[in-house]
Amino acid sequence: MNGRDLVRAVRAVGLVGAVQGLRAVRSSWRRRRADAVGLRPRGPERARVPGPVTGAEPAPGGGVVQFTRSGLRITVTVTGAVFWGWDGADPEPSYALAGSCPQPDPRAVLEPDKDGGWRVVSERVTVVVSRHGAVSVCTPGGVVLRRDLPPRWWEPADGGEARWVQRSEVAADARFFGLGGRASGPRLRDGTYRLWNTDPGGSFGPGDDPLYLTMPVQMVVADAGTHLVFHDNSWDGTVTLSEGEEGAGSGHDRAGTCEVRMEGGPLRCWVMVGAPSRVLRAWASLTGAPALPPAWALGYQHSRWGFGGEQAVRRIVEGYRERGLPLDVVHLDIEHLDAFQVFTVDRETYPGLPRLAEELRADGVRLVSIVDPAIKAEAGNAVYDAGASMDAFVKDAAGRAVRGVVWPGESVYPDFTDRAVRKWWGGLYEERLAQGFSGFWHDMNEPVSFAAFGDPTLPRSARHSLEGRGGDHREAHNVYGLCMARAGYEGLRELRPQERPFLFSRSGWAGMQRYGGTWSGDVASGWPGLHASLSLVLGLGLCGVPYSGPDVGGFDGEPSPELYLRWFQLGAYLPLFRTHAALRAGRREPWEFGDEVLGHARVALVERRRLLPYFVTLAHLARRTGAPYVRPAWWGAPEDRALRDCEDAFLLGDSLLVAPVLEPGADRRAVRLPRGRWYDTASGQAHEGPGQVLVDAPLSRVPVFARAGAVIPVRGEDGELCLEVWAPAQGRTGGGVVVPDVGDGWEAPDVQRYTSRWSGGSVVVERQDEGGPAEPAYPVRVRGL
Ligand code: NBV
Repeated sequence: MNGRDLVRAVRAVGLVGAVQGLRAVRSSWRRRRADAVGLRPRGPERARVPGPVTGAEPAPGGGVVQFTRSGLRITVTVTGAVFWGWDGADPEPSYALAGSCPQPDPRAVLEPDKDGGWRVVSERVTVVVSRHGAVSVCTPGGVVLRRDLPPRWWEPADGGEARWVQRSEVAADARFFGLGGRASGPRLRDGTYRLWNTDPGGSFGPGDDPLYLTMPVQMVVADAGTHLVFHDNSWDGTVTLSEGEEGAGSGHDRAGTCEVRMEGGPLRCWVMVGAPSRVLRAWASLTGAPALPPAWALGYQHSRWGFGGEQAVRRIVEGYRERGLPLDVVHLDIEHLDAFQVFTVDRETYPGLPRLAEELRADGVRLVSIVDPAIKAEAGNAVYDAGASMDAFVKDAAGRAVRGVVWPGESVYPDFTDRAVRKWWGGLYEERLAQGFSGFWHDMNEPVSFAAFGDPTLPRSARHSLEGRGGDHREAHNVYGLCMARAGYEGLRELRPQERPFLFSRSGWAGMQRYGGTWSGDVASGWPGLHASLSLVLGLGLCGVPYSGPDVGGFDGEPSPELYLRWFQLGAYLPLFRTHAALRAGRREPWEFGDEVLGHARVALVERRRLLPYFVTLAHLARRTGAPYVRPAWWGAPEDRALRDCEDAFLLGDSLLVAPVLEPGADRRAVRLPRGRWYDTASGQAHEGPGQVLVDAPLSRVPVFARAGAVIPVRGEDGELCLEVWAPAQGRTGGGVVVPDVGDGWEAPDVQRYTSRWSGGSVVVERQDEGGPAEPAYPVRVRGL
């Protein structure tokens, strides 16, 4: 047991109590033994590189380049996304891809290149392969965006899974983003990032890595262009990043480098090139459009672990109501379950759950239920019995159900990589719907098994179906949460075909957005945790998962009134706006922090409700285009280096720039504006970007800027949709998209486009219909005049 294990052991006991602590010790030994028996020790290995090129064979979209010891298949697809795979790796099967692989681009051609190399030339991208297997991705103008050096494999002499490493170079000025949810970003500094979904145990801050939702997706932003690279491989691995350095005109730039190491699995990757919006559009077309949350899930949500029962929930909801504070959703955590068993209810503390749900619903408040994957391993537990009878659980190498330890004690785990198991599990949500729940919150699905030492998850040797191909936990671990989300989503679609499912999940992987969103997990209450909250949301958005948000106030401890308020103000501009806290943590109701905080929190809540139509529009746009609601400040101007380094402000859609306060004691802050005119929405004052401005950030609000010309759908005082229009700069035009809420079903939305312009001394707003300009469908209020 090393130092980290010791800390984990102490934490485990503190967290789960002595009995569970002992179980965790036993389970850790069990896991170690299972792997000793079930995994072959790594013996001698042989290193291999592709060797010299021997020829090439054209194929639709590109072709296959042969080397003496490997082959490289390159395919440019019609979406502009480029695939390449070594050693015969194909794009499928893949857990990331939404459907079948996109069609090859018939216009892409394979041609000989200089020095015996080859290249695939297409309209948007050229891929150059050197005669030793280096692969460069170039813009049509010939600028190299990334150069992957020839890969290297280590093959066990007695067969088995090969490890591999792929080193790449990017421009000296390039910045890295993504890799899933990272607390230390959004700009990923030099260091090694592990690709292994992990519950940090307890709470985490910016120094903790990895966290619950990792994925081998990087967005690389440089002067020469932006690209997204995805190594489609779910195995355990690491990504080591090192930013480059420019030689200040000496011509001696040091390239940025990236090294991906994988413990197994295919060496295959996808690259998308272009503006950030284009790259994410291509990503969404490859891995799936983000699920559209119902409008209520874009409202304000209150959660806590340990409300204490139905009456306590009623009191809290009443607390919001009597203070005139908008509340849309309440979340019930594991304490509402009978002995922590999934798909049950503790009848003592929640004797009339369906009635409570109905009452709340009548008041406009929805109920969301936590769902953990682990099932109490006890005959008589209906879910366990049903799962056992259909052989639904993850097994060990000897074919017995693997046991772990979670809240209900000794537990087994559904194998969500098996289609039949997903179908069975999806059907179990019927019980939740009957209890009156409208949405689902997947937790502990990294998956977690409490551990006194070692990795707090299943043995690496545990066997999974992997869609019938068969494999072990080394490959299945990172997609466990993704497959659970799929099970829940597909089940809900069958159970309630008329309603869009709402679910969000702690763990996930590339493609998670198809089924729902995610949240920060157990972010520590403290100013660093506040920073981490924004980093996570931004990073996940750039990996195609647009719906997420933190535990406002932090998961553990007691935030100071100021910290709570600043978190609340940030949360009000993030897609998932939810307060949450741990069992023994302080309270998170806005009125628990004094009258001043309550007053300012009310302003944030009212503003969120006013912006609801804008959030609904952004949700639709995310679904249609893959663009996240929350975008880094450089989104529209990746060539602006100062913006690339800006980590404390973000764009909310195209129209708003939000500058949250992330430091204690601040009442002013600097904000870097992208180019164009921006209005301080509090004062109406106009500022010209690009550049930095110093603005007031009193406790009462955080600075928010509106882009000149923006047309923003908002909720008027009478609840009707209105257009808030910010005057364009003289001689300029502006506009915006409005997608009105179509309810919780599947009705096709009406996407309305608006323009704004000056005409004879006033601002004219028009709807751009197919038949030409038309009157706006809603009342217009022009600001910034
Ligand atoms: O279900 C209890 C908690 C939950 O409140 C939290 O949001 C999750 O991230 N859950 C983790 C398990 C316990 C963590 C200590």
